[in-house]
Amino acid sequence: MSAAPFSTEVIATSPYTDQKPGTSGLRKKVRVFMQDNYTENFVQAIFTAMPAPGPKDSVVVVGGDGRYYMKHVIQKIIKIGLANGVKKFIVGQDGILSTPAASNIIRKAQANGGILLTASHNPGGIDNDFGIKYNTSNGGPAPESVTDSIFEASKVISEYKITDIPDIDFNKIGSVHFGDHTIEIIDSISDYLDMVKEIFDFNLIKSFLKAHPDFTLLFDGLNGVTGGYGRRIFIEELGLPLSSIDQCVPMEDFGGEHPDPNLTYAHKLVKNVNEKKIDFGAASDGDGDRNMIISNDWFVNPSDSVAVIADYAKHAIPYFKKTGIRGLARSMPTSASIDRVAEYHKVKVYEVPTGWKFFGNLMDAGQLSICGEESFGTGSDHVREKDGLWAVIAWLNILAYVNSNSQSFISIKDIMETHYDKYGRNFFSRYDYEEVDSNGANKMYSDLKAKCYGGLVGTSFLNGAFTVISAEDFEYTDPIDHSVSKNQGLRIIFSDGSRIIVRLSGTGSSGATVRFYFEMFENRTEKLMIDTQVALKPLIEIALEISKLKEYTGRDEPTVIT
Ligand code: VG1
Ligand code: CO
Repeated sequence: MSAAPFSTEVIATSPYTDQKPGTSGLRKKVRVFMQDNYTENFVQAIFTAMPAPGPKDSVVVVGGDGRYYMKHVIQKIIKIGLANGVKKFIVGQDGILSTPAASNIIRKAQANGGILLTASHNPGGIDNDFGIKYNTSNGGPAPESVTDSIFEASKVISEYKITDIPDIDFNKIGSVHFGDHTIEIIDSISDYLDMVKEIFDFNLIKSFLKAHPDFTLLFDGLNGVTGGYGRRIFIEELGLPLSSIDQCVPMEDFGGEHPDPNLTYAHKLVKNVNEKKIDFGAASDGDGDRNMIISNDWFVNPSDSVAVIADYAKHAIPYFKKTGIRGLARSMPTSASIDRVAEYHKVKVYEVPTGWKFFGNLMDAGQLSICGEESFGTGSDHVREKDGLWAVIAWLNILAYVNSNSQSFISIKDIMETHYDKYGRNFFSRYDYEEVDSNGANKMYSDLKAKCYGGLVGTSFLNGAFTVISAEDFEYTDPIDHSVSKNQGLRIIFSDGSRIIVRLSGTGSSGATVRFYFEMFENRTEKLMIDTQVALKPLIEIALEISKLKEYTGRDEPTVIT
């Protein structure tokens, strides 16, 4: 073996000041990443800050959602990584790995970490977004301690190391060797497929499909990374007709759309489901970690979705039949729907800040099985990321389970109705105000925060119908490592348990995004199936009044309502 398989150059650089990772990695416009050494600096900062024992002799998984600029960045990561001592890179074919698939591979290969190239549901293309996220050896997004070190390293960087190897051909499955360093190109899908087949009852789903030949399913990949995965699962594995998948060819610009599974951006799916009277409609986002479940007569709110999955899991889903439910969790703004399920099943429920990284420690400690976020994120301890297709198959598995003992067809809406009858309903809605002027948004937030601490508690609204019992900026102490995360969103709670939450997004790439979350509990039978916006109207009015959103931002209407 030759002593020097490649030569390493040290390149002088100077720091950028804005490389602070947000809720989920560093997300910026592609053109920001294209600046001189911008990407190189951040990648070097990741290797510099990589938790002990550091990059030397490490195994690192690399892949992304297929967006514009991804392949170029993967070449750089490999060249810089090898120069920093990485022993082996595991890369998805064509650079493709969905976020949950990458998490699975990191765990399975016992890698030291992974670098995920995605800006998730943000649009792609040269004028849109790119993102780089570091995941640790448990397969989950790096905790704040690590992202803080990456940011610190980026602020003082003066040089980076890079090798002179030629570009790697990611198209060919197999291994490329440089001395005792290896680049392994793997099938992007097969490990993930094996995993979901272990978790779910595919036989039950297949018999359900056979018994209900009129049942229609439509999975929309939104031109994102799950296209290939969706095809393998729904068409090749479950034998559904080709008409059951749409927009399942990954595109660098997601067809010019937001690859975001909600009622606004997944408009094509919504239209198809309504027009074709589809029983089960589903979509996932650009990087495959989000999901939406709808039918021609119902939209499953993500906060309810995780509650339903948690309720059925240990009866319907083989994985949880084995492991049981160790605990449940939700992010703070997510509705307390899952809390009621936890109470019923006598398991603990945790409330963590927004962002999947906060679930990881609880899962690693064996205290958490199923969790979710209101932002279309649902998942479990099978990996350390939220998992869009997992949630879709979970619903299909539950549908197959409830129908296995039933004469008449039980639909998604029927499942929800039964759930509300049993547990009551936590009405929930989120209003997003995107690309708002940052100064106005920050001022609105800080003034509302001052109000929260300055006498809002005890104030009544709408003739005494709502009285504030607590108002604070959410702070979280991790039960496992006791790290404290402050400033996680303003949470205003009323005497009837209703909540208003206000946050500024940590994933946007231009201006500010203001998020308002509304929640109200209802258990009167005649009110259970009313329209969400009607149910929440009083709370929405109160929120707009106390925040003075319009005065500060000029915004009247949200850009997206969930
Ligand atoms: C948003 C969601 C949050 C989610 C995050 C990453 O963050 O609110 O729940 O974990 O996106 O999801 P923010 O800070 O913009 O509210 V993904 O699919 O973009 O990785
Ligand atoms: Co995503």
